[in-house]
Amino acid sequence: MTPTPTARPPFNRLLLTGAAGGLGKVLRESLRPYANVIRLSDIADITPALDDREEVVLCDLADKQAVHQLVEGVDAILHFGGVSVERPFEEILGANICGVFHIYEAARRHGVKRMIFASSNHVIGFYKQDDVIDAHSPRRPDSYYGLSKSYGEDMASFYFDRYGIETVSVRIGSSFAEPQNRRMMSTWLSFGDLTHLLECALYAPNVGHTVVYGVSDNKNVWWDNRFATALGYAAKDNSEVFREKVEAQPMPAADDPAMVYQGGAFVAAGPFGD
Ligand code: NAI
Ligand code: 15L
Repeated sequence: MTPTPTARPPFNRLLLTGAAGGLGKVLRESLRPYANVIRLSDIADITPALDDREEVVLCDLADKQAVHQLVEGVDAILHFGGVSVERPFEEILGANICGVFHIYEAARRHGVKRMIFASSNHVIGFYKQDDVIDAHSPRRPDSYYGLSKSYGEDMASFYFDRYGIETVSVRIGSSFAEPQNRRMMSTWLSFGDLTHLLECALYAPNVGHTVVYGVSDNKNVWWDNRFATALGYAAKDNSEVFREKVEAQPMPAADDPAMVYQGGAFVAAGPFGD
């Protein structure tokens, strides 16, 4: 994806966690217009810095001291690192539960004032696909993973109320190059719309703790996304262009969780360790 030029004054230094991941690789490129320097971090190997506008720092989010050092000197944080699918609770604990505490605590100690938290639709995954909800609807996490994102949103709320650190929590739907199945026709978020939404989230004034959905302008959406609109978000892409390709896939049974629940198959993962 070629970065879109911006008229916004760039941040001096942005931190992107999860930089080796699927979205991290996309954002590494697309966020370049918004910062003089991007600090890229992950527990996994990252391609070396391309130029003096990138810094690469390997860091385990479960390591409090390492996260403290990671955050020094940054102006805003895009927190995308962590376990991104359903796993046994013990695997989620370090990266997602301790990790989100470590990143907020480091932000407080270093005076960082703006966070973007990569939350997930799995915070509300137990709603049915014929429910229409907004970002203030009661949460219905569908997994330990969804619970960890729900906890991250609460952490964001607490750090705003207690310390004035502002966060936009983005409940990302399904952000891939293309929707991969029928459910993602509703939840798909294009990389271009993701970048635009993050730009809005970085620059909008007085966001406090705002929760929005990360979803493109799809035909059948389940989420009233007016809080994203209030930040200036106007999605440009629409999953309809992929409909024929997606509908060429075999139709799942009507009672398949992928056809019933907003969180799809995540609602049926586990139990683990029996
Ligand atoms: P991903 O799994 O490709 O990337 C996550 C990155 O976090 C990986 O590179 C991984 O090495 C890193 N990570 C895991 N444990 C870590 C630890 N202990 N310390 C430091 N780094 C660690 O996931 P993806 O798709 O790029 O998603 C990025 C973020 O957005 C995740 O937080 C995910 O939960 C969230 N999200 C993504 C969605 C999507 O559709 N891609 C949907 C909803 C939320
Ligand atoms: C997520 O939260 C995951 O990180 C991603 O891999 C997808 O499973 C996405 O949700 C989704 O619900 O499609």
